[in-house]
Amino acid sequence: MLACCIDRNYAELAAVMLRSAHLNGNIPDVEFCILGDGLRASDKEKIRTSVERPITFIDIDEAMLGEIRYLKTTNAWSRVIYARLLLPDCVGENHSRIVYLDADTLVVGDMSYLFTVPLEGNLIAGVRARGIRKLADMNREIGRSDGAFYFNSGVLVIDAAKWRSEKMSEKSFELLNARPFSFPDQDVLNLLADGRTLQLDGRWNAQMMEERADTVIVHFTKAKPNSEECRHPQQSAYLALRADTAWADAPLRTKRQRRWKRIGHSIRKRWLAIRKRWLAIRKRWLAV
Ligand SMILES: [Mn+2]
Repeated sequence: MLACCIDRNYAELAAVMLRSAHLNGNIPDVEFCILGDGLRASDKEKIRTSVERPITFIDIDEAMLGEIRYLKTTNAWSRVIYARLLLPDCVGENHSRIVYLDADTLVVGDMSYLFTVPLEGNLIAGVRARGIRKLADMNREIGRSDGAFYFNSGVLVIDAAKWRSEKMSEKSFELLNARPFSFPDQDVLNLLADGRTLQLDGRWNAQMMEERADTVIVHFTKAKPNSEECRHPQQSAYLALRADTAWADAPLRTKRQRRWKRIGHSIRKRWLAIRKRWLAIRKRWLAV
């Protein structure tokens, strides 16, 4: 199964990403799945007609929300980043392997290897993270040795059967509730899969504008390809694919929209804090 996890804000990126996997990925028999947070019927319909392939939609329900509602978010990271931790539990027992892709990735070549590569007893396969921060620092922050393999969480091959049997979702939320993390979902995945991660070549997750001839999956880790600020050489490939989707005529997102999103996020965050406090007070009351 190929899966991603999105809210409404990422519907366009997910539609184009899945379309790229459908057209370029050479995976005709793979089931496509979207774990959605608050998607409307109209969003799903738009995505379906854009990808031109059947898609299994799973809605995040109240029980799942309970796990993620109060976890740390930023204007760039909504709570849906945590949904990937729930994926193996939601897709059903018959799915033993999940290839997870961030919505901000683009498949430009044959990705069938990810569905057959032997995991050799590992929990996860992933690609080394590339970013502004040094990996040694990121490792140290989560209590690991400097040289430990730290992977990016945007492209993952997950042994879903193992994940379920070892109750990894529960363990990840225990960790998330116990202490703050800089890169929450990614730090926790790296901790849980410590010493049990298969390292994939960089071409499976080309981050930070990295240009290589053999790239199979591009990851827009900086500005998103549907924004005016994007300077990625593969933005044109994204827009070419988008031209045959329901978002063909959508204007590129502007800096100003991003500012409004930031303001919206801080208001929502404050509201959630109030709600959380109120629920705690009420609980105490009812206990008296
Ligand atoms: Mn990403």
